[in-house]
Amino acid sequence: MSEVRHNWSKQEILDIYNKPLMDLLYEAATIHRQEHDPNTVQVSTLLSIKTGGCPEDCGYCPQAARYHTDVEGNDLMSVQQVKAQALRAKSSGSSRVCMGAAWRNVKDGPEFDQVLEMVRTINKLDMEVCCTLGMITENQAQRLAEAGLYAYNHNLDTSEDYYKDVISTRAFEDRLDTIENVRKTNVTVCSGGIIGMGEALEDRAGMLVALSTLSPQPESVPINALVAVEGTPMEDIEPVSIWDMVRMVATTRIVMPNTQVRLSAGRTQMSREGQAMCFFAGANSIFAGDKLLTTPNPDVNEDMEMFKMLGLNPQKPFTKVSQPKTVEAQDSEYQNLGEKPKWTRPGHKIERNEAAKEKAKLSK
Ligand code: SAM
Ligand code: DTB
Ligand code: SF4
Repeated sequence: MSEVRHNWSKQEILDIYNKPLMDLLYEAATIHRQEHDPNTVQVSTLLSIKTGGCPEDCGYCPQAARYHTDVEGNDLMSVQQVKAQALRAKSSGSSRVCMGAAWRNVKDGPEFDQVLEMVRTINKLDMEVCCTLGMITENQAQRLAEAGLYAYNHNLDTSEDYYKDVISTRAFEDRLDTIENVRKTNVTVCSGGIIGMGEALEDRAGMLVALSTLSPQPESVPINALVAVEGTPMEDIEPVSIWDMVRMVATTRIVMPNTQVRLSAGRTQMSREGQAMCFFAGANSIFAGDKLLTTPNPDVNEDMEMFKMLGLNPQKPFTKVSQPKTVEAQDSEYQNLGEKPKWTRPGHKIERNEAAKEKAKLSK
């Protein structure tokens, strides 16, 4: 068993990240083999249950209402629509469904009740259910847990330092508070970030310090490469190199040995050889299906061909943590508290985000 350390320093992580590549790959692959089956990769499907029109100003995100992108907004999907999509995902080999909503935070009310029903429905299909709905309170996390939620995704996205250059409408601390609220329940934590947003290597290391020093460490850490979308403040950023992706995956694997490391957004830019290196370095999950939330992703048949070529098998559901029980709405122990939590609004100005907002106004 590899030792799980919660006291990684930024310098130690940087030293790992910057090792000669062969040493880094060997070390990461060795740890990966001790803790996981190296030929098994989890296949998850993303479902954007509520798209676009988000009030936040995340500089990378095509769903922020203030930027002018081609994303078509959609109201919350129905439970039946979600069930049909989940069944389709299951039949194409997915063991997990991750439902994303372009919300700043969850509000108690009929829409949240509908999401709870979606969670119950997918858990009853014997698939792992994950949600990413923005900030949540402890009571909301408990209600999701009771419905049968397996994981809650809430990314730190980058280091605390660089966060202020990416988002102005909430603080890094708010992200940690939501993760803490999820931790008070039996729901597993999924939290990672994005590389290729113009951050320094110190920021990548800083993000891994923040994640690895959580106790327990997140069960799942998605590593996304920025998908630069036209209209967002980050539209002109060049794609991150595959070497950076491999180094980031390997370093994540070394500092969080038991975690499921997800090779997330940005795979359309990566060759099969590049992705194979990421799997060797410790990535053991992908998002499948031709769309992420709003941006393109490789076709599922191509991914299955790649799995065949590499001798990889899709992971069965509930191999890491057992299936949660679903409590029906009428038997719930928790009430709708009608909470209106006060989350931070730091409100500082980010030049790049302001410029994209102005450009969007002019093009209307
Ligand atoms: N609104 C919720 C929130 O922000 O937590 C949930 C949905 S949000 C789209 C989920 C995650 O997707 C973000 O935290 C970010 O890491 C990732 N993401 C969004 N846009 C991206 C992009 N253009 N490239 C890479 N990752 C992106
Ligand atoms: C995560 O870290 N990446 C996924 C999932 N968690 C929700 C989302 C990627 C979104 C990429 C941009 C888009 O398609 O809108
Ligand atoms: Fe909204 Fe989430 Fe996109 Fe930020 S990342 S703009 S919170 S949907």
